[in-house]
Amino acid sequence: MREHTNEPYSLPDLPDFERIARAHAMRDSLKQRRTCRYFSDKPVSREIIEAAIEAAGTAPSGANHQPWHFAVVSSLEKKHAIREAAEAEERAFYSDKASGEWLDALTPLGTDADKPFLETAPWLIVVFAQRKGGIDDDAETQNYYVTESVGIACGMLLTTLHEAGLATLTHTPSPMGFLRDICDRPSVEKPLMVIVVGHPANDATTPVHAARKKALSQIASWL
Ligand code: IYR
Repeated sequence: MREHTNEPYSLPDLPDFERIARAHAMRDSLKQRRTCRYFSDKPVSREIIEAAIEAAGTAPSGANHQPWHFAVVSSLEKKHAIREAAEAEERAFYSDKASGEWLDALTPLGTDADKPFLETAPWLIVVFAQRKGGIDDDAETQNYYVTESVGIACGMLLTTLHEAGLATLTHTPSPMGFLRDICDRPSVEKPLMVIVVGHPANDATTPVHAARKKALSQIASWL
């Protein structure tokens, strides 16, 4: 027979004003987050990265299979290899693969094929989505809602790193199969994104376009 057990669950009984204040505080903090493309080489303690990955690892996931792997890269050799391979893909993307419409959409962000931050920033977290593995990581058990689950985990990772006072960048070279080879990951895993982590360079800037967020009335409907 298929069985399950439950355990008690509760949350602190806060007054409503406290809940509202916390929600506002978190919103206001996240409003300060920007995708940063100019990093300094100032070190970041590994403890912060470990805690942020543990935070990401609490994300809800399909059947609680936790279908993610975070390959944490800090060695100069690996960062160099990732930069070289990513820039090769990006050059192909910007020079002929991307449609005119896509390039137009990227113009206000000012991105191009040069990715020096992949070497400058102290940490690259390469996020892999596991098609199979289950909770015991057996590489065989089917996983479910993999992209959704790993996407949520990435959001929690970015949120934790921002709250820790660090700059982040989600980088998605395409195609990114090379990340599997460089990080020595199995074929059941699909690289999803590289999360670049560090301190902003002293002269860092961010595109004005990126600060333009949709209003609540545009992104929500109340039924
Ligand atoms: N992956 C490329 C292109 C790129 C695509 C989108 I959509 C962006 O929002 C930003 C960049 C790059 O990293 O430059």
